[in-house]
Amino acid sequence: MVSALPYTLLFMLFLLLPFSTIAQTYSNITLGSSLTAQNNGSFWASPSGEFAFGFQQVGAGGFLLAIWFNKIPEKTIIWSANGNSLGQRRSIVQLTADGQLVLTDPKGKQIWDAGSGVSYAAMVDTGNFVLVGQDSVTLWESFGEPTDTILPTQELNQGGKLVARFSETNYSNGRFMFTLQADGNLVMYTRDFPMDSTNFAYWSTQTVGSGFQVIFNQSGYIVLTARNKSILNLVSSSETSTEDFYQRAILEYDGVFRQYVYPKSAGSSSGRWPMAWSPSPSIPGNICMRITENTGGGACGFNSYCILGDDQRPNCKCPTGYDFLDQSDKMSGCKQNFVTQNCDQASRETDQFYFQEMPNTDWPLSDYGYFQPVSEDWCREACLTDCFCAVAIFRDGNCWKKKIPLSNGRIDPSVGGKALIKLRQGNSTTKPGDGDSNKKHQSTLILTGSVLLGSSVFLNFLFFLATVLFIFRFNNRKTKMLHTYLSTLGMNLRSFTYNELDEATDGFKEELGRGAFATVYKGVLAYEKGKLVAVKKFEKMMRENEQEFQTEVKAIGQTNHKNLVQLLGFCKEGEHRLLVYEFMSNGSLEKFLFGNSRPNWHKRIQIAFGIARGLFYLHEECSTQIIHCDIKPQNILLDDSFSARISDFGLAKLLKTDQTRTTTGIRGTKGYVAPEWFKSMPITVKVDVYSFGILLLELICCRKNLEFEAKDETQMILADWAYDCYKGGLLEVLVGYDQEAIVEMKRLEKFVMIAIWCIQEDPSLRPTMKKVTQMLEGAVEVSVPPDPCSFISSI
Ligand SMILES: *[C@@H]1O[C@H](CO)[C@@H](O)[C@H](O)[C@H]1NC(C)=O
Ligand SMILES: *[C@@H]1O[C@H](CO)[C@@H](O)[C@H](O)[C@H]1NC(C)=O
Ligand SMILES: *[C@@H]1O[C@H](CO)[C@@H](O)[C@H](O)[C@H]1NC(C)=O
Ligand SMILES: *[C@@H]1O[C@H](CO)[C@@H](O)[C@H](O)[C@H]1NC(C)=O
Ligand SMILES: *[C@@H]1O[C@H](CO)[C@@H](O)[C@H](O)[C@H]1NC(C)=O
Ligand SMILES: CC(=O)N[C@H]1CO[C@H](CO)[C@@H](O)[C@@H]1O
Repeated sequence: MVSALPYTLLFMLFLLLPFSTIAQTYSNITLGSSLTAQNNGSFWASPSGEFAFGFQQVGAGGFLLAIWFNKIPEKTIIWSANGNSLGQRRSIVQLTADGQLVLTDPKGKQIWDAGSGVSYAAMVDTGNFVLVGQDSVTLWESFGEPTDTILPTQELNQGGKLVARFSETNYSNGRFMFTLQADGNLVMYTRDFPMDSTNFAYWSTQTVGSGFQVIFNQSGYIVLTARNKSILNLVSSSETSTEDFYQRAILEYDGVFRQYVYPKSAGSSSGRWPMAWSPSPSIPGNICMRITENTGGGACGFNSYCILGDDQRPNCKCPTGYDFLDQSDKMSGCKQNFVTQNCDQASRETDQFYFQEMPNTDWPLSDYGYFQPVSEDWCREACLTDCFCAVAIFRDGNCWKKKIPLSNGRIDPSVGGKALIKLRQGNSTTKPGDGDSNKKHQSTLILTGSVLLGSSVFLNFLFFLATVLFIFRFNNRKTKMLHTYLSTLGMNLRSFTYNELDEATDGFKEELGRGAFATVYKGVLAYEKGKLVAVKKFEKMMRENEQEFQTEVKAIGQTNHKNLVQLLGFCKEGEHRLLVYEFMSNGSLEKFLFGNSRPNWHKRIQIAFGIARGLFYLHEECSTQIIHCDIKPQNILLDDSFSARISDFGLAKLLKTDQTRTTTGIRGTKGYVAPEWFKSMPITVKVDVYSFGILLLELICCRKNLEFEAKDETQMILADWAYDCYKGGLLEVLVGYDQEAIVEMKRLEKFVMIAIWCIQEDPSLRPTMKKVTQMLEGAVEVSVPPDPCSFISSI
């Protein structure tokens, strides 16, 4: 064992040999010396070993001739020669025999050079690399040609500049510049990337005529001085000494100038460069707000927005519906990930678009339209119907329309107002309402749960309905005949086989909801690119179910409106009766309204508009007037964009257009049912108006129509309480001090008045849905409503 020791030592020495030859701590680098780019191994270190000059491999196979901190694991680069054109492996830097420092690629092509008539070179302990000529004259030094970093003892003279690198790991010239101009002003600019010219000044010391030098001294102060050495501006300070800390100040790729310190004692253990926080964490304070340039994207790229993180660093992000142009470069900007609005049929495509709200967000300088004073609804509508409009900004009655590309995007509490991002439905990566909990699980088509007050005696008073029933009696070919029949009515409904629907729903596995006569299941239509559907399966066929089925096919099959759930097809095979609907991803209004968190006032208003428009369509715009008879939150579903869609026509009654009233047994759900149902009065469309009035109150107050557990007895019945609050001028109590609603007190009051008109006991006093729609939208004045009377007591 003992005799083996010398060999072991020899072997170890042998192992160390290649390192010591490559990494010598040269004090003087003599003419003819050279370094070859290979695996991080070749450099000339300063006498202390703290700095090194040589090749660093960056990215995939590119080599950077650089200077770096050599005693810390990060090997943080503070200077580089060829960021714009990386060298390949086996590139060579040589101090030539004739006294020039030259970087050549493996083929001998010159990439970069410095100095001439050099006697020797040296990597100095300050981090400066110098080329020295005769009589110790410094011919060239890296401190004189900084890239993006300055170090203690380094100075920036008039005309000197730092150019940010392109990204954290790409060292080519980037988008920002920090320069002490020849006029004495110290300025930060955006650059006209990829050109060298400057674009927008986002910070300056305003020292034209007096600024002379930026000095980074050994106590960690960075100051701008005048020619007479007096201090004009304290740029930054670490308040730590260079004895105990490595220090550097860098214009980073995000455009922010930051000073960093690194405890020398940490040696190879710690691995961070904490920021120095004096006098401010960084320059400029909030770059997101500082850059507002006429050309160029702003602090982040086009169509993106900038937001200051908790660490005070700017983050570039894409709005919903937009993706980064280049995933690896968050400053590259964002592109729309949906098909833009078709200008030829903009008016017809409006129902394909919706808005995502972003509070405190703006893209200054991208506007092409400005309107004031207007309401938010007006602003939304104006942008929705304009195919050029990508985003609308609404703030204090002002409305700006923004076009693509959006620039200077930012989010900041000081911005105020909100941005309305226009998105195409069903074609964006992120769904709206990300904040809503368990979105997937709320995906339901809740069916009735209705408490039927009377039996459904369906009267076939329409001739064509009688025809349908007649056809239905034929057992053979009946489906085909129904289909043919529906086609003749212009209904583009698909007839499904039972097997198809069994497959689509995976054997009726996932139940979405259950009603008196039917259960609804979630399904997927494989042949239609996995389109999601809701399949309503009727229970064993009893006579009433048959009626409900037929009513529903007929009623909804004929309709086509953006506020109605679209019937896609049906199955009528033997005993099986099924209906296939579009799937509504955001569940029922009941869940939305009475869930855990109070939905936003504006969304609630939009839903009220949607329901009103849908009912108006059913009552007055269909060829056959349809009375829904069961309007309530469970039967209003919400689509991708949280638009209201009326569903469940199981109880609907059809009226010929010249026939305005009908008499029938009670349908509908307790609490939403109009008083005339109990008085054997003729049933008209006004029963839906009544139910809508109740629903509108629920939307306004975010509470259920009947709350038997209410602390205060006077609040138990919403309709009564609402009227009391209205009379007593206590609307803020009614909405539970909902700030959003109170801010719009005029509108709130108007909506309550409309609701009170709708729930008048006398049907003839109730407005039509057309009038309701007009009143909601502000096209018609709302007069003071009378007391709706004690209608509830008659239930
Ligand atoms: C470096 O070389 C120069 C010129 O040959 C010489 O004067 C100087 O003393 C040398 N310095 C060191 C530290 O060797
Ligand atoms: C060279 O160093 C860089 C950074 O210091 C590191 O990312 C890279 O993996 C190293 N390459 C090799 C071949 O060791
Ligand atoms: C760095 O970014 C520039 C500008 O986009 C690009 O041209 C260059 O190829 C990038 N370099 C590397 C090594 O990725
Ligand atoms: C130094 O120069 C600055 C600016 O030119 C001037 O304001 C200041 O008074 C001068 N200070 C002295 C001591 O001369
Ligand atoms: C660095 O500058 C600061 C601020 O002017 C000064 O207080 C400090 O003494 C200076 N330190 C050195 C080593 O010059
Ligand atoms: C998110 C998403 O699916 N976007 C798609 C919208 O439609 C266009 C054109 O069909 C596609 O290119 C997008 O990828």
